[in-house]
Amino acid sequence: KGESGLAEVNALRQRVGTLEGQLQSLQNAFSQYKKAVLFPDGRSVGEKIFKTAGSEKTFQDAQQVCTQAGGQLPSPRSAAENEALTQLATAQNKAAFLSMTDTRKEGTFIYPTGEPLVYSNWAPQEPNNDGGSENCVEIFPNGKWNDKVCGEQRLVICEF
Ligand code: 289
Ligand code: CA
Repeated sequence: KGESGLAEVNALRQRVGTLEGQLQSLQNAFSQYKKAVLFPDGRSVGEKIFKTAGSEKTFQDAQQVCTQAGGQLPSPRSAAENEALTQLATAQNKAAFLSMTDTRKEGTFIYPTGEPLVYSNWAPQEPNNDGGSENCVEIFPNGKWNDKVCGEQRLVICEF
């Protein structure tokens, strides 16, 4: 039992060593892929990734583009996430649509899940429902938010 036990321990040590090497290779490759994928139009923040294709679309079409890609429109839930989106909008010098709407109840913006906002960054005097029909939200290159007509075309940024 003693000697065969030692042989098993050594075999396991070797397997762990091999697995550690493989894990290190995967981590190195993943770190390289992240840099390549995020350059120049993506940002990683916490566990989220935001990426823009640079195109401008209506809210409905933008929603479809993001869903088709396996993502969704951006729901910034913190200043850090809003800053990541701000960087992308600034780089394109375009305002972008966010995911939230107040179509169900005027003045109450919700995420696509139905949850009310946990973070906001409205520009002064916003949201004002200008003209009585602003149910979508745009984020300006300065990071501030404005409620806006959903049929306008805005930069598409998706959240993954
Ligand atoms: O159509 C009105 C919008 O273009 C925006 O006009 C002004 O900037 C403000 O009244 C905004 O709130 C409004 O969304
Ligand atoms: Ca407005």
